[in-house]
Amino acid sequence: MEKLSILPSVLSPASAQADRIVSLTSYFIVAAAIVLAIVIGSLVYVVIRFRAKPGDKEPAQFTGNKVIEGFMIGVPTLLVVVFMYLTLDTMADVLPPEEDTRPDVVITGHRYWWEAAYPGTEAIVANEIHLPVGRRLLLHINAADVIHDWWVPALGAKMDAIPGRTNHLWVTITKPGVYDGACSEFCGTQHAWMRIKVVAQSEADFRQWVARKEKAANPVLSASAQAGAAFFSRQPCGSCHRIRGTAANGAVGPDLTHFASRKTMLAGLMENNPDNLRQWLTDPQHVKPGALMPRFSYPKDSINVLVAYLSALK
Ligand code: HEC
Ligand SMILES: [Cu+2]
Repeated sequence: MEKLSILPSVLSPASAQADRIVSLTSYFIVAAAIVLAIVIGSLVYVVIRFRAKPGDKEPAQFTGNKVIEGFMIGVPTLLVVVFMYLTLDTMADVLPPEEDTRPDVVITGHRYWWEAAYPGTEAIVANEIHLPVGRRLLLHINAADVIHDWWVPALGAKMDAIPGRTNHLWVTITKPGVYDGACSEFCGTQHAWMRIKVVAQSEADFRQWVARKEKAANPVLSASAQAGAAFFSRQPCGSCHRIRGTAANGAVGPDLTHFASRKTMLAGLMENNPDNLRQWLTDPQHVKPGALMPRFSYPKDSINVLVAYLSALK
């Protein structure tokens, strides 16, 4: 059930929190538009009504006008009070308290990809993050290396991901769909290719998905995929990548347990298909310059068996 990706827009909210932020913003815009209309309208009126006419003398001079002064002080004060109330009211709903309640999802920003873990389950995924619709979720936002910033515009506020600190975010998704986001704090050469894809689905679909992600990799492997698995285990791949059910247990790069079930690879850079994977394994620095995976210079045959293995990890 692949849905069309929804373009990131703060103006098409898909969560209760994003809804509140959009309403608050629209109150501000409407109030600002009314003030602008009054100011420009008065200016135009004064320029036309009191423009110089032939034979005019200098008009009478006077100071002080209680009505106008009261208006000029009263209206801005009222606006500040009203908007302060609306802002605090929105913040109370949008920002979670900084206490350590158990999160539904722990998001960690890495150079240059996102990890999502689901506490209470074994599921760990990268870049394509599934969330259930209709339930208030608490996200913990962390960083493994430098400061990143989680932002999925349709789902509400941006949140910095800071090493050594946990930030919190509430998300109550209201509509199923696929929502794009991106790292929003410059974090290095491939900052622009640190995309997020949130797949929002029904509670039942979500539970099924988690159950699949929890399972260790146990695919039926073709002969070349078996050769690939053996090659993988002899190479340093496993010191950076985890494949549950095998000895590979690294946490520097994305968990590859269900690599082949991702639609895209390298945090949204390209479609996940054998050709792109072959290119990546042949020369990572050509495909995503600055990414933290070295070039190994393997012979073509070894790359091919690796591709066969990784493509079987559904
Ligand atoms: C020094 C650590 C390191 C080693 C060793 C390493 N990788 Fe990676 N790998 C990474 C990092 C970091 C990324 C994420 C790159 C990015 O998206 O910016 C990555 C990404 C990948 C991806 C894409 C994952 C995705 O979902 O986008 C695959 C596949 C992959 N590596 C396979 C391998 C294989 C096979 C080996 C062994 C030949 C290997 N890696 C060795 C660090 C490493
Ligand atoms: Cu980043």
